[in-house]
Order: sequence, then C-alpha cells, then structure tokens
Amino acid sequence: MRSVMNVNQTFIMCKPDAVERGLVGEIITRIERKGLRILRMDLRVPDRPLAEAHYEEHADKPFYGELVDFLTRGPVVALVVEGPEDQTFHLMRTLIGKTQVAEAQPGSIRGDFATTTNENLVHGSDGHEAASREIALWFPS
Ligand SMILES: Nc1nc2c(ncn2[C@@H]2O[C@H](COP(=O)(O)OP(=O)(O)OP(=O)(O)O)[C@@H](O)[C@H]2O)c(=O)[nH]1
Ligand SMILES: [Mg+2]
Repeated sequence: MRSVMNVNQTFIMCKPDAVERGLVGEIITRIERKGLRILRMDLRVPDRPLAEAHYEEHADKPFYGELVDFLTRGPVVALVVEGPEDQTFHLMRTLIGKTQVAEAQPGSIRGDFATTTNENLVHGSDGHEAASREIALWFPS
C-alpha cells in the first residue's frame, strides 16, 4: 500500500498547443504511468491577468508579451499533481524535458512532441515556492 505521508504537490499545465494538438491524454497518461497522482484538473481559457501573473518571473524578458499571447490563445488544462516529498517537481520536470527544445531528450514530453521552445506543450513548477504560488493562483478555492 502506498503511504499517504510525505507527499507534495506541484502545478502542471497542458498549454494551448497541447490542447490544440490533442496531446492532453498522452500527457496525462505519462503522469499517471509514472505513478504520480492527479488531484485537480480544469480546462479553461486563462485571461490575461492570470497568464501575466503565472509568468510574472519573466516580466522583464523580451519574449514576455509573446508568452502571454500564447498562453491566452485557447484552453489550457490546469492540474495539481501529487508525488513523493521533495521529488515531485524534479520528477515532473524530467518527464516534461528541458526548456530549450534542442536539448529536450527523446522520452520526455518536449523531446518527443515539441519542435520549438516557444510552444513546448507543458509547464511544471520549478520548486516548492513556485508550486504553492501557482496552485493558489489557478485553484484559489
Ligand atoms: N517566445 C519565446 N518564449 C520563450 C523563450 N524562452 C522561453 N520561452 C517560453 O517561456 C516559458 C517559460 O520559460 P522558463 O520558465 O525559463 O522555462 P520552463 O520552466 O522550462 O517552462 P515553464 O514550465 O513553461 O515555466 C518556456 O516554457 C517557453 O514556453 C523565447 O526565447 N521566446
Ligand atoms: Mg518555468
């Protein structure tokens, strides 16, 4: 029996390109097959304030406007995923693959399905602090 102790949660999002390309099932299957647990799931079109807040750490980057345009162009699937304490972020980011698409290994989601860094299918929180902030932002209740 799997222990219910020592878990933590991360925020995952299937971005608009994943929904458009019909890859949501594939992505969720990979999360489930890995042994991580989906706690919450919601399909919605993020408005601009939500997308801007989500990526606020990149507000000073030249691609910020383009990134917000991309995230708001259609529905996304927002997820809360649970896994082993202190490993969940890392496990999910390994499943997702590296940010630079040319470095994303085959076997990872980006490595198998993405051809550009701008449209790279999935977001995953990069640590505890980001996960808490992002879960509160996307699932306030
Ligand atoms: N348009 C554009 N988008 C970029 C560029 N570099 C990164 N991005 C996008 O910005 C997102 C956020 O960048 P990072 O947080 O550094 O990368 P990441 O953590 O692997 O990706 P996320 O999980 O989406 O946060 C990336 O996933 C890309 O979609 C760029 O040069 N141009
Ligand atoms: Mg990031």
